[in-house]
Amino acid sequence: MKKVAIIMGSDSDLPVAEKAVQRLDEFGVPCEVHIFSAHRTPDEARDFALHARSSGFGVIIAAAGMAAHLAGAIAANTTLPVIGIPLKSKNLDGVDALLSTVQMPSGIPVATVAIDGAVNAALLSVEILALEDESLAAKLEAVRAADKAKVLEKNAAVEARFNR
Ligand code: RP5
Repeated sequence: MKKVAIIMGSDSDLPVAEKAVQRLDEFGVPCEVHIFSAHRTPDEARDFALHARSSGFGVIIAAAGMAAHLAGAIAANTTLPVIGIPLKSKNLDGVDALLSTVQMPSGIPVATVAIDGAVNAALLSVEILALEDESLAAKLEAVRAADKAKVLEKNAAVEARFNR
């Protein structure tokens, strides 16, 4: 199976990035975690992106906060799908990173999830890898069914309490 790369701009991003690692682990999807910054270590970020496909990666998740150029900088140097996670920061609550990550010019796509949306970034990665992997697709179906059952159970409890 191809690997997922989780790149973050700083070790301060780890609490959010770890949620993606955890979700990928639950699906048995192999991943690597790295700190590469578009601003502080641009050469390392570029080098990783240039070799990601030949290194066995299928998807790259890039998580960064503030003036978040990491996902775009990675996408500039690979044709692998890149998923950007804009991260919340204290001054602008992540809107800065959201706009920096989502507003890519035509030709260099970044699939941007919600602010701090690590779980959806992981799930989207799994969905991409599941295009060529039936057992992974079956796991996705099973997780959706389990999530649905939980919501229906909550609904039943609320209806029993309030609708007499
Ligand atoms: C971004 O700047 C990082 O992704 C991080 O979210 C933010 C702040 O980094 P630190 O100053 O905490 O290292 O590049």
